[in-house]
Amino acid sequence: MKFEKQIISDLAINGGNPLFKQSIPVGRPNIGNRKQLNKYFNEILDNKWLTNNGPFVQKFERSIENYLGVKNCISTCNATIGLELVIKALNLTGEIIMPSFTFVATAHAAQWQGLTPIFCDIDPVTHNIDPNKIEDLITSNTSGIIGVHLWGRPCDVELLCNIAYKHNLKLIFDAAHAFGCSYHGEMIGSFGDAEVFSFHATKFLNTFEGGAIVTNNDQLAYKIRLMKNFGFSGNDNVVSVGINGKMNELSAAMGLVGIDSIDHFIDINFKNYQEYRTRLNNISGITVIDYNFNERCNYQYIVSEIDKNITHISRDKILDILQKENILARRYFYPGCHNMEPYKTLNSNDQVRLVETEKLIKKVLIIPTGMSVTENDIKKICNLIKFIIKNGELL
Ligand code: T4K
Repeated sequence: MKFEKQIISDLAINGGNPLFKQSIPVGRPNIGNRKQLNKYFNEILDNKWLTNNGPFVQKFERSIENYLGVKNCISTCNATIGLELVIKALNLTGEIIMPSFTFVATAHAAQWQGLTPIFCDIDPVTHNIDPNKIEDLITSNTSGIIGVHLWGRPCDVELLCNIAYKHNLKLIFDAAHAFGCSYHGEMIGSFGDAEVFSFHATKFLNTFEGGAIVTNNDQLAYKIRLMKNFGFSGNDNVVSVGINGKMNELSAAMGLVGIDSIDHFIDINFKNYQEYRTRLNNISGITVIDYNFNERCNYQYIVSEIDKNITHISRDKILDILQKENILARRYFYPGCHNMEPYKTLNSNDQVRLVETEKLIKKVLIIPTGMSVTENDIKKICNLIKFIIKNGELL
């Protein structure tokens, strides 16, 4: 077969002559209507109002509240600061329980606020925090739980709420991946004490850099609004400790054109997801994870699991070959927060304790999707993966 010969020559003979001439990375941004965006940019420059709760930021916040059906949206400069603001505003201290299988920002936000992240193992099917393992970790020092809706698949919100209520703990959701997703038909954004979205360039909805805290708790929202603006209440009146957590006007404009294109982004992501699933799930040893078709979902991540017992080639070797062929797949969230500093040194027992997390970090491979990936790209990427796995032992 010509295609296979081509790959064989690229991989095994010629080396550095990649099959894909241009790289196809995970995380290419989705961008809405450029004409509208440029119009907004000009308007912002004409307004001469670039930041500090300007009209675009306010419009963006109201749009998010309407889209999610949540009472308060407080935009931020990124999700990490958003998480820190929530932790601070809720007066959390001591220990906070969270998964290790997440982007390190979840742990860092707590650690930076002087708390100790206590890592809980995950459910191997959902990849989310395993609620059945949380109660064993609760001590008299525990003040909260952070659930992460990983890949946009909701945590078991109901069980987490019950545990938090029973033990009088605060419950925060890191919803960095979950804008546009629902749980039991209700949009993610209304659960727990507060939820935090990321609008980083690589996210489903992006504002270059950015994030938002959403909550139905008006008092908490009021407090966070002050805190994200240095604690100012009026021009000269500082009423609390604060930080600069503000989103700027250009970012908000980017977010607004993104919101107008949400359905379009979802259509593309869903089509890509179906295409990948059909093609890859035919190959033994690789599985593309399920999303619940009864819920709304942004299909932002194509998450595959490699079973080395079947493929006879490791996830890392597959990744290496893909990258050499210009397919910039990623092994999120390797190696897990508990294997990163300072957590590794602080909790040396976690490698033994977090059994499912340790297994999953060796299996997960994230494959490129989004509006810059074509159907033909997907076909070629899947054929390449098929070839790599088929010839696993030889490569
Ligand atoms: N909680 C969770 C669960 C998160 O996943 C994140 C962020 C956070 C909290 C914190 O949110 P923020 O504070 O960032 O708002 C990237 C992002 O930087 C990070 O925001 C994101 N999670 C994480 C999953 O991915 P890296 O280290 O992988 O970034 P980088 O530079 O390697 O880029 C990733 C891929 O995207 C590459 O293939 C290149 C591509 N890319 C990237 C950028 C910035 C583009 O094509 N265009 C771009 O503009 O962390």
